[in-house]
Amino acid sequence: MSEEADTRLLVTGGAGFIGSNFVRHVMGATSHDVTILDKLTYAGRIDTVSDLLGPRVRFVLGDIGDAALVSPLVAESDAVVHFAAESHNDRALHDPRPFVETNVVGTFTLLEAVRAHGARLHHVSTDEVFGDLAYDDTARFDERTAPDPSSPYAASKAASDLLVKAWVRSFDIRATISNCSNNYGPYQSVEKFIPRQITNVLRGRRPQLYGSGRNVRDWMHVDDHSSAVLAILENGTIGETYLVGADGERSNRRVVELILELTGQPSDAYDLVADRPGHDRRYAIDATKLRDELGWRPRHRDFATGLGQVIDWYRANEAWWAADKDRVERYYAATER
Ligand code: NAD
Ligand code: TDX
Repeated sequence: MSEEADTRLLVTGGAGFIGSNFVRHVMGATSHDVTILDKLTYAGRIDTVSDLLGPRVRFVLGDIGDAALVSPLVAESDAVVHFAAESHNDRALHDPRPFVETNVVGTFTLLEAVRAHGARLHHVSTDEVFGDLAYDDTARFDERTAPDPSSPYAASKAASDLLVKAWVRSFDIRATISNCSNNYGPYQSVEKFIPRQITNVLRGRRPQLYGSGRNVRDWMHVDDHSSAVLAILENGTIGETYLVGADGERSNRRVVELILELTGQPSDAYDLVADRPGHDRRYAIDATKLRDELGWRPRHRDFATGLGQVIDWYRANEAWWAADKDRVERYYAATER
């Protein structure tokens, strides 16, 4: 992709957690202009990006499944970076339809616009498409791992990945795919694990661990995900998939204990609650290809430091999350989580 000053990126889902952090990263690391296309579902908020809007960043409210809206936006863009998705497993277990509509049909709609107008596409996906790994296994996911999703969310993301691969092969679109592990950082919805537990503690509530708390996620800082996506967009090989991870495997129990330690609470001040149905045990990423082919390296190497900064961010930005917190906890109570 061109690195010239007048490059315009269309960033779908740019008002969500990772998309908004990516737009911030692009503003600092490049001279590209950005159009954010976002439907502002419960997961997207205009005040996440309102300070960015101006000469270089434009916001368009809309659905990636709306072909009449999407087509001219793709036509005027050099590249599309596709983050928009229904992204929360617990919601997918209760109401999977929006996951199929946005993640599958929405991605299809975008692919057809990319095919028609010849834009470069980077499709952002997840390690969950590979299913899970055993606790006592040393294996990690890599680019040769076959899709084997466990959950409705993961299945919808796997379907979107397969559509992108087929459009590359059949229609010669210029696309790349990345499958990343769990992200943490500022602006993450309080329905997700780390912000839910941080804001529970800040509200005087106890963190809620599903099942035994033994499940392992491979955490990385959202800024490192942004730098990986930009590296693939600019230097990745068309048609290729890159796995993104930063060797951050930790059990959920350990993460909660760390949040409690960093906030001055007893490290056992959490509740074990009913497990998530079908709960994936362990995710782990081998990012050797991304490191060797594109020279990418994560900058945030110390999880406790990064987590402490994120706790500080939630402490300082209660106005950003307070209203959502009440709504999210009502939703969890109604769905027995
Ligand atoms: P998020 O839920 O915080 O944000 C998603 C954004 O997409 C929101 O702003 C929402 O309003 C928007 N959106 C939803 N449906 C839309 C539609 N039909 N049209 C337009 N916009 C729509 O999610 P996130 O955590 O930022 O994840 C972003 C992407 O990264 C997703 O594709 C997800 O699968 C992937 N991913 C996430 C993680 C993670 O740890 N959060 C890890 C790996 C990959
Ligand atoms: O209250 C909770 N208690 C708990 O123990 C919540 C909300 C979660 N959990 C557990 C479930 C998971 O093992 O914590 C872990 C992380 O949960 P989530 O934040 O819901 O993330 P996960 O299901 O792992 O999926 C995330 O990573 C991959 C993102 O939400 C996806 O969008 C991404 O694709």
